[in-house]
Amino acid sequence: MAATALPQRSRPADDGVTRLDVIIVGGGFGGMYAVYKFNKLGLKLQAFESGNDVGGVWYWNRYPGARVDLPSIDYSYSFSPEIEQEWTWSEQYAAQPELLRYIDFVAKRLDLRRHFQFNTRVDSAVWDEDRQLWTVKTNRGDTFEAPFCIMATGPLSVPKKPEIEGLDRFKGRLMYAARWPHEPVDFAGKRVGVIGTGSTGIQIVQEVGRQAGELFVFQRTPSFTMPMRNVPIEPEYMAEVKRHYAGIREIARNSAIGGARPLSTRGFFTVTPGQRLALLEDSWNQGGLAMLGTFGDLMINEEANEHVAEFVRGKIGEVVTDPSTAESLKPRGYPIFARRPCLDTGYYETYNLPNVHLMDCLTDPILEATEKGIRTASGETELDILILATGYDGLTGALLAFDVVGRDGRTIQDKWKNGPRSHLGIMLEGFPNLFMTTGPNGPAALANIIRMSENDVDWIADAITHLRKNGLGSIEPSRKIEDDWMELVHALAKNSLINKAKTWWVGANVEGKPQGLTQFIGGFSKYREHCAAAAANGYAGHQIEPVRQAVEV
Ligand code: NA7
Repeated sequence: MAATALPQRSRPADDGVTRLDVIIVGGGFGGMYAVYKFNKLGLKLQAFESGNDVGGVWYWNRYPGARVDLPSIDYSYSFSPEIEQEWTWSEQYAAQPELLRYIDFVAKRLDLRRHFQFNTRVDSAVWDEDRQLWTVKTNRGDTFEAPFCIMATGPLSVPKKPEIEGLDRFKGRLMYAARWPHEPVDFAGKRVGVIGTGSTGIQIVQEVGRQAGELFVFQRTPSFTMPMRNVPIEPEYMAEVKRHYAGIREIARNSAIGGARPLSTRGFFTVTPGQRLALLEDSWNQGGLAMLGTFGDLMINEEANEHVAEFVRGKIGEVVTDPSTAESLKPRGYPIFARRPCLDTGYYETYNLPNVHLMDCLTDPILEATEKGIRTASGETELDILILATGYDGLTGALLAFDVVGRDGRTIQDKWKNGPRSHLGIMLEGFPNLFMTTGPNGPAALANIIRMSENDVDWIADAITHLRKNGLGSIEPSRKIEDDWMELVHALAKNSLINKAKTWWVGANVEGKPQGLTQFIGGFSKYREHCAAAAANGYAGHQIEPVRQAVEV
């Protein structure tokens, strides 16, 4: 399955501009697959990545304990039977180093790296209406032109600016989970602070708590976390999976989450309290996100949701020996699963270690960072190392970080000033031939990002092929189909309990960001149906223009 021998490194023409068919921004799972796909179609392409290598989130997030919270056999490419057969996972939930080895394996196997410019940031992308081209400038001062531009910039690639005063004063070592160094960090005997208890903070705490001299966990909002119950993948099981990958993928593609995890349609109050408890205990013992699949109405029935939340709070109380710490760790005031549920390995047990201290910032808020550490209302905690696990400017942060200018000089900042809007999370009215993978109005945060990336890249490839076959120059959604899509997204989101938590899912974690759930929550399989329908009948509903003038590539 060697990739077709195309193109040599793209070179600028005499005017200093490099002309291409497709420009791809981003080297995570979406960007890598886009490079493979468009190269296979014989398109001349160039991809850009600000990191030094491919891998996206897994390139940057090298913090101790970083691990995927979907089963590895689901969280992997499905487009290549050869890769499926040649790669063997060692654990049910792969750790970051193994994920990076997988990414490296794929990049080598498909010879993808030669298409990337690494350490290169795209500064601007501007649509040239007359020539039907995107002009892209990079921070190296180079200019590229192509009719098609793919933003595979990822939903979680821009770390949120922490609003804590005085961080620059801190004389110890300040570390960002999302920009972790490549060398090992020695925590032995050190006083370490962690701010943030989302998925990232939880993974760090359970790992660093066992290594540090003292660990201080600054928790504002506690998360609900459930046991991952990670296990090694035995060779016999991996062999079975390899024999059955096709069926496993089919199930994933036709599921709400883009994965093989079972979901129930059972209503919470349709079974007796004893039966409910048995189902919850069973899902707790199974581990992973099994609990999400126990009942079908957990995200719409508040009372049912509260029963499940209380079940998990009970589990916290059983594990954590200090009653006051246990109480502080119990999430309250928002529905379970309205914030990304976390999976842990001994997270709550970590608080029983004598060197691990929970700093409850709801009762004792952080005031500022100081030269020596963190000052809360009750006093100063001196630290050698401070780790920020404070999250991301999710879904829209990456695209809003540079200048994207569409038809009539309209910027993406202007288009999204009241929140992101697009058609399918893939295309934007007013921005012809600009495509996003895992964009902000699709199911990005709620489904398997690799299944989604494959779906989106395939959709984009079909659209580009349609234009090229039919001598067409540009495509964009009409205002009407974009409005219809956004109406559907909002109508579905309206009744979901997801809106009741302050999270990156709803933009509440970043000051000044438009608030509200702009994700498609109708499920991945339904999303795929919408994508297929949008492509039907020659992309009816889209504004499609003929080629205005031939541009030589
Ligand atoms: P999250 O889930 O956004 O978590 C960030 C955490 O950082 C959260 O507990 C925040 O508390 C906390 N935070 C952020 N700013 C502050 C300040 N200023 N003071 C105290 N605490 C703060 O990001 P993650 O990286 O953990 O996970 C992101 C996704 O990666 C996750 O959803 C999975 O999809 C994988 P807050 O909730 O704001 O009170």
